[in-house]
Amino acid sequence: MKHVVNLSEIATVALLAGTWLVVLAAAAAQGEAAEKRADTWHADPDLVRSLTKRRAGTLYDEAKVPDYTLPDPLAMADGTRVTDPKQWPARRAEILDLFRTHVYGRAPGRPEKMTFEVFDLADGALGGKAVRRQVAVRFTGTDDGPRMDLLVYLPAGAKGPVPAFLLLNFAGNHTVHADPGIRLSTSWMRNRSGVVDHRATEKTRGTAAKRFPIPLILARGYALATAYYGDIDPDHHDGFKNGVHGALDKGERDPDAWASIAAWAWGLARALDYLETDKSVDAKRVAVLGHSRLGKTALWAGARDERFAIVISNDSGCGGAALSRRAFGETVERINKSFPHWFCGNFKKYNSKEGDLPVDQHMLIALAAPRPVYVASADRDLWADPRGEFLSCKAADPVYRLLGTEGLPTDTMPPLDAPVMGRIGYHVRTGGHDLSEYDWRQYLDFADKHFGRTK
Ligand code: GTR
Repeated sequence: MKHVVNLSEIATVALLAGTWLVVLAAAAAQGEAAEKRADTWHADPDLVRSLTKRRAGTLYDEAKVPDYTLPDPLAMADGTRVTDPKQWPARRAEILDLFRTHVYGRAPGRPEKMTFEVFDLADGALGGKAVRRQVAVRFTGTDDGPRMDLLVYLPAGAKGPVPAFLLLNFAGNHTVHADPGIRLSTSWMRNRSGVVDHRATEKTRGTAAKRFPIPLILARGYALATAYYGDIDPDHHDGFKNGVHGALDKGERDPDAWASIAAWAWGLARALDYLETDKSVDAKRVAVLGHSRLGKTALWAGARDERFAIVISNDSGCGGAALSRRAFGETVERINKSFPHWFCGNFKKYNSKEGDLPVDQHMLIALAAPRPVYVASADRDLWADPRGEFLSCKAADPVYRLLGTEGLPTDTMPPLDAPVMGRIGYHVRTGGHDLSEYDWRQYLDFADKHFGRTK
């Protein structure tokens, strides 16, 4: 709570002291406080100038954002409007179908033959602080089909099932911690330092640890579950032959067939299938989280699968939390050209025609309602359009309110490093495109708040 200076009290004191100077000083302090309250985030003009120069054709200037009208998340296809929470499930189903048809594509259900094999169980991991489990998820139940390795760290000595954060990683489970017990990934991955001929080497062990503050997560009483996204579908365009598409698709691909983001989101649901069988985890309190393309994935995973108790998007940008119609930073056309395998065939119709989309990304956030959802942006990450991410949360707010919950507890974009946490949470933090410890601390606080836990 901000301290509000009571002018009449001060005036009395001042009069008693025989001077008005104190009153004037107090009035000035109050003016400053009001200004601070009205403060909001603005992109650094120098950054806007330099990015505009560097990336010709990309919009970074707020003043040039086109006029747009967002589709109303509460307007039913038959022209009526949802006014009663009881009508929301029907509208939710319509929106979900629109995202399946036009954006991410349709995924299959849980494969009947899927198996889970716990191939590692270590009680005294991380210097005795953790219990480590590794699970091979065989989507088709066979060794020749795709296999996802799920790595789970649980806080040692937990009394009863613990809540968990579930997220995919970019470069293999062995990168999230230097722990030598983590199985080195053998899956295809992009060549980079320490990756030879598209396979990881020991050199990459622990290299993503900064994005996975496991000791902190465990100390706060949460489990961490993670899998390499390439185990589900390798992130390159091969015409959907490899990964789960190749294993599960039958016949021709339709323009609304699932693409890679849908496959990764589907993989998160399969990870949750496993967690539901693990007695150490409280599967009713699993927060799904993701950074960047995997932030888009987390939002879609949380939208399609209501078993996820909290949904968190970190710097997800275009096709994630950012409004497509603003065409700020990365656009629909740009993302479809750079990553033709991320979205379904139909999404290409909206290149430079965002206004024709029957949805915008605020409706993706609304699909999480009434569950808690958190969207985080970064100050230097204008490619992901921080303001567009905030406005998306704001436009999802009416759905949360209709459902009788607090939505986003602010009308104006908060200033830098000043998180707001209602049922919808939002922050824009100092720094660039990354998943930082600062971000994690907010997610832990947000989960504590909604799971009714104290630090
Ligand atoms: C960028 C892409 C973004 C974001 C990012 C990432 O190249 O334009 O949409 O997904 O990659 O995933 O790191």
